[in-house]
Amino acid sequence: MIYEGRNFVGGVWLESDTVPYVDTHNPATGEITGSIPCSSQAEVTHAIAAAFAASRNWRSVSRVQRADYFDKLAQLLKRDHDQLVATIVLETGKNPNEAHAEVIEALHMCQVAFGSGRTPYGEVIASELSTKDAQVFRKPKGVVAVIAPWNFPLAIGSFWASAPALVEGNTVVHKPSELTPMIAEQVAKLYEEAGFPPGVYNLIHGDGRTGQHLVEGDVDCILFTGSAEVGKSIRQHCASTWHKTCSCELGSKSAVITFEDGNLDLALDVSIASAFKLSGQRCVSSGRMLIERPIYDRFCEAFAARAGELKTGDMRSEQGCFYGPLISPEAVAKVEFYNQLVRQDARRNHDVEILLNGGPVDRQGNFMTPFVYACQWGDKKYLKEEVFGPHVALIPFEDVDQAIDIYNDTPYGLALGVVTDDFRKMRRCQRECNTGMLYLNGGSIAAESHLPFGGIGKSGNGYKSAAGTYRAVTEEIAVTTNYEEGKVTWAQGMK
Ligand code: TXE
Repeated sequence: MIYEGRNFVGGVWLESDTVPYVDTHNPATGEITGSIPCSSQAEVTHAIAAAFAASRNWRSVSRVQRADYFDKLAQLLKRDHDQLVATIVLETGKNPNEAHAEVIEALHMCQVAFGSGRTPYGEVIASELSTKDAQVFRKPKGVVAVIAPWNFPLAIGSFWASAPALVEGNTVVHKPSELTPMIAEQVAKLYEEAGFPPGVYNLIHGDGRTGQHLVEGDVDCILFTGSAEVGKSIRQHCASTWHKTCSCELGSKSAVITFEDGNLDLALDVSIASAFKLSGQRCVSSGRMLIERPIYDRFCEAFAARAGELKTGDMRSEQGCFYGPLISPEAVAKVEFYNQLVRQDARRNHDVEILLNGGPVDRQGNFMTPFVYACQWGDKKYLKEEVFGPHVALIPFEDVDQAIDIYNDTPYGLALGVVTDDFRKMRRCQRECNTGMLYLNGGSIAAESHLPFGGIGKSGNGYKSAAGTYRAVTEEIAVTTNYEEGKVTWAQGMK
């Protein structure tokens, strides 16, 4: 049965017959799997109005009771686990094990949201005056727009962003990626089954234009995960308003730093995973491996050998594949553009040596084999820009100072893995690398939902996602109460 996307607004599933539809595809075969409406400005306005209409009642529900809905939702995620995994694999080409991990990530966010209803949402602080009390508490911002990417189509939009927003008393309009609408719709049905009141959680399909209508609509906060360019345009729009804020979770040029004293097998395991899981299409994927000079040749040989053994294929029908297709033909073209830049340099100078000359696979679907090269660090597009595919640079460094300088020499700052047993080098990396997430004796991937997730610079704008989202979707209110009868004593000795 061909899938046809429907919006979920104000608790009602809506056909959209006035707008163009775009096809959705299976990235492993190129086959059309369905289509979704590119919802119009009028339909976006209708969804925002439904969220606004529901917000007064929703914020009057106790925080504990709002959070209790996520216990029900968690049970539904467990019930439908396998179905959700299958849909993620179909829509993204993801390895079933990675799709399983994503459903668990969403479940954990549900559990964090459920638990957070019974945890403090502010603090009591002493006033300077004994006749006064002071407290700080968080209030919901209002209507939250969630604009989500394709690569974690279940965890990010429907849970990492929406769950904290809803627990805090906001209402949500969620626009999933046009590349992965089915899983978002499957989850909207679970929100409906969990009994969230109509209009609290709304789903609206569409592409970038629909996303733009949502950003420019009458919303109070935007939670965005996607490309840096779009993130920048959203930040610029918010800056042109007095009240809108946004949390932008963007791309990266993450890396794994391996020191001479580090365990080489561990370094290779975490480096291969950080480079090639989800075909290098995670925001935290490592396109750079920084290796201390004495072990550089050994690392390069072993890394290239392991990468050369990785099988790519259709995860729904082929066994033993490590990663699947890229998300679209456009994504393949983008990666091949960067591969070609390296080939051109390799022909011109000896600073670049191609170890695995991978690229597009001559078969149906968006498949690419690993492209791995050894090179000195330098001011190159392919070293400083996010490639978002199976494209990895192996770069030597002489000492910890140089490792830190190389890591910091891009506009991004999202994730970093460091392999060493030297606690002093770990501490230098922890304190001096410009990154939002650091994994010591680990790779640059595999975040946990109960930790803040996010980066700095071109990777994010300071608001964290996952457990860090609570701050992004609330206003902090400071309250001071005077208990004197008929008079007030001012702080700071003011008369
Ligand atoms: O992101 P887009 P895409 C990076 C990665 C990738 C690039 C493009 O570098 O190659 O982004 O990927 C909606 N106003 N990451 O195409 O285009 C769009 O419909 C409002 C890293 O997936 O930014 C989708 O729902 N919304 C990132 C969402 O934004 C707009 C994960 C993301 O689409 C819009 C994904 C607009 N003008 C991509 N244009 C990560 N952090 O992992 C598009 N959208």
